[in-house]
Amino acid sequence: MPLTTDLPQRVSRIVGATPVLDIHTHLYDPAFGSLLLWGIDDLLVYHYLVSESFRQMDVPYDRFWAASKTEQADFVWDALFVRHSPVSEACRGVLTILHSLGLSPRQKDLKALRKWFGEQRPADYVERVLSAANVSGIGMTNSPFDDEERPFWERNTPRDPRFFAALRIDPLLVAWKQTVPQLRGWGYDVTAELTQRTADEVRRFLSDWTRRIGARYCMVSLPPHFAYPADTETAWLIEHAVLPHCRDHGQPFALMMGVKRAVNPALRMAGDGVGRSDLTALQSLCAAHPQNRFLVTCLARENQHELVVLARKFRNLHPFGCWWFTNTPQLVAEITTMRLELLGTSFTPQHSDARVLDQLGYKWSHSRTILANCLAEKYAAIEAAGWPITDADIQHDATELLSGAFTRFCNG
Ligand code: FIX
Ligand code: ZN
Repeated sequence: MPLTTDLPQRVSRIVGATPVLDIHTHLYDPAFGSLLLWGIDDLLVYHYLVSESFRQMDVPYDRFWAASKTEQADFVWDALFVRHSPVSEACRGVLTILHSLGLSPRQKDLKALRKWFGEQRPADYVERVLSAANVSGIGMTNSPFDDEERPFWERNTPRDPRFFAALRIDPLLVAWKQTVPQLRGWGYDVTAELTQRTADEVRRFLSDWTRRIGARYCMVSLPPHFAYPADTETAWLIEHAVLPHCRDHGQPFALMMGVKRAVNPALRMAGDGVGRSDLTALQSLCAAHPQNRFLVTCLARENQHELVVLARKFRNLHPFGCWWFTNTPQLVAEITTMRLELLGTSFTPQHSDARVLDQLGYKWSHSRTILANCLAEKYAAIEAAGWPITDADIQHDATELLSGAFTRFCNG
């Protein structure tokens, strides 16, 4: 059979037309009202852009944080789009969004952009964004410890089934002593001392919240120094409460590894950094708990190869996403190619981590382009080795990568 010449076009068409399940975002169901962010000002004050803009302006940190959202957006716009070319990935994202809406950022007219967004009806706009990004489901990040979010769950707000919940438990695992009084205040009989009773009560807390929000998995982000096994509160709570809880509910435990929180506190949410994790901890978790499933993403580029090799050894490990500082075109291409070459299609190449609804547009169009290029290259290589690729093959693989492999992994 002759080799196909239009492979890149076919792959790009099929990957573009395949709906994606976005397994980790910070978006909220529209029923949560103002918690769902959208529009030009929220796009501009995204923490990725805030940290970049401080490199290009002299505004003191306090002056910036004291400003209104509109004024902060003005600072970012001026620093990154008016006075310099917007070449960074986060800046390009804003351009992709505006361009796809038929708006022209090149006019440098922020007032006109604000006027356009101000005229959109929120309900219609949500549909427009989801359909343009071809997103079939959105994983939220739901923290019982978040005072703004908790009341919505306690009120039993009617839900949009496309937005599914994930139980986020960072304070429980990384700040145990501070979390104890909060859990006690909610009626869970825990003590700072780690006892069997405390483990049982943490499990009851996890179970109550999993049921209340209908969580699909339980998630934590961990610092580079996370160790397991270890004589730490984090390791003890994972072993005695979180993993038994996940087994009871048949759910994966998602670990986001390698974030250094508040490297520069003056930058607030934009002040987090990255560090290389010791993946021996993950190896030990996967080996010691074959009945648990682990969804894992690593923030450090240096951890990517080791993560993929571990996934070859442990089928209870599912790598996902190119997280945050690795969500740049060059690194996404490198990581995705490495995963395809070592894992085939048994992983989830990307999640958007969107915090503002409109970002789904750029994050998915940029990621789909790279995924299609990486796949097309692999297909060309196997065609050269005598394995012609049909559209049905491509469709099957695209569905696996964009939703199927994750869904199967979650369902056990
Ligand atoms: O911990 C997380 O879920 C991270 O994604 C966030 O903390 C981070 O702020 C972010 O938005 C990265 O994309
Ligand atoms: Zn996130």
